[in-house]
Amino acid sequence: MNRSADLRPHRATLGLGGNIGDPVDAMAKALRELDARSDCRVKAVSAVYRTPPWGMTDQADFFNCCALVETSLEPQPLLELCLDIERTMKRVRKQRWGPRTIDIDILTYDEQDVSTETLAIPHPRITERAFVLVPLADIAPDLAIAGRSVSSWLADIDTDGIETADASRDWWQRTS
Ligand code: PH2
Ligand code: MG
Ligand code: MG
Repeated sequence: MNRSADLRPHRATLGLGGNIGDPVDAMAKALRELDARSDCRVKAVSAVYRTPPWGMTDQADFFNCCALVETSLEPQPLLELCLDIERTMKRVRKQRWGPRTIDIDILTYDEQDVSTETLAIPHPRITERAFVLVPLADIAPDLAIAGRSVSSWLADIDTDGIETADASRDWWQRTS
């Protein structure tokens, strides 16, 4: 198979994060697993950021990144794939917004709005979360969410406490 071929026809952005174990290694493995499939191609990955916990604040800092993926999968199968990868990485999650080994969320899918019992795209509250907008701005600053660009949303929110953990853009391809 020609690994350099463009898949198209859909472009999705994913948000990855975790704060148990070695989250950067878990995110790298998840991205490599996605990229190794014939129906997904990882086109760009943000830097890695260390981010203060949002929602439930009494837990360890998270590591977060975002990825731009081309895929032939529709939103629901893409979600199932993300959940499958979380499961194979033995995701541990004790409570909503609580500590987890890895979380893979679909942030956007083309310019579509999707709302089913199991899936909401764009991902709810993206526009309020610096831990999503900061990495998303690395890979898709002009992407429109709810009528405004990612960089425009980002300019309006507080990014205090977010630090770059790995500024390289190929960190996920290094195997450990
Ligand atoms: N994920 C959550 C809840 N809180 N906080 C940060 N900083 N990063 C996350 O990925 C995160 C969070 C639920 O998915
Ligand atoms: Mg999440
Ligand atoms: Mg999730």
